[in-house]
Amino acid sequence: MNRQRGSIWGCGLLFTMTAMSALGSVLHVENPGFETAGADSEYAANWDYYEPELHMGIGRQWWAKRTGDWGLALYGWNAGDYGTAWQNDIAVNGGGGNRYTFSIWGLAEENFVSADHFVNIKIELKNSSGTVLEEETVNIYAAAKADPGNWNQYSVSIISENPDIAFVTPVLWSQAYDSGDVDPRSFYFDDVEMTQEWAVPEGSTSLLFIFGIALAFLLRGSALHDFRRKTS
Ligand SMILES: [Ca+2]
Repeated sequence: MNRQRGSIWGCGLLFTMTAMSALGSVLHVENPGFETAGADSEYAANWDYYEPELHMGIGRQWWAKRTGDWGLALYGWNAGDYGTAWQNDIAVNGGGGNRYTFSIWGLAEENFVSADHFVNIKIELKNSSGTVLEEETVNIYAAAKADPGNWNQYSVSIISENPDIAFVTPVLWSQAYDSGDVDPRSFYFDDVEMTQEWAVPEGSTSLLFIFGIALAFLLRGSALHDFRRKTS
């Protein structure tokens, strides 16, 4: 491949990579690190829980922190209890991008066991009335269990062109299994981040690449034309 042809291919590739790169923003999440207590100090403000009055299997604990002073812990000793938390009404930016992502840091203590082998993170896309239009779930249990005692960041994303999306909701839930008196046996969550970015839907990459090459040829032809005109 000669240098000129190489540079044209390079232009096409560069254009494709630029077009595919995310141009987006971080969405506003209330109390993303669970630092602020709600009415009940065991629950973080701005987060909702499944039947909180029963003190189900999840709560805000100092020993479950990654950053700051607090984190959210799924109690490994509450056999069969579901721990569920979510935050409603995180507004998306109109025209701010088509890929919505929920990221959270998680840590499985060495002896944590989920009753049905799941720790799920889910993102819901809602319209202005709060109706769920689309949702996606990722089970992070196996990955977290494979690296016990260490924090890792986990993400779940949806690419959607639906113009009615007004809110996104991050949801996390699991069901603990009582592994007896063997500690440590809980699951920690901390540091939620929600983003909205531009992403190219699958299948569009090759079209973009062809367009990028065509653009590179056009620019090259224009530059040659200018050069000939100046030197003639
Ligand atoms: Ca925190």
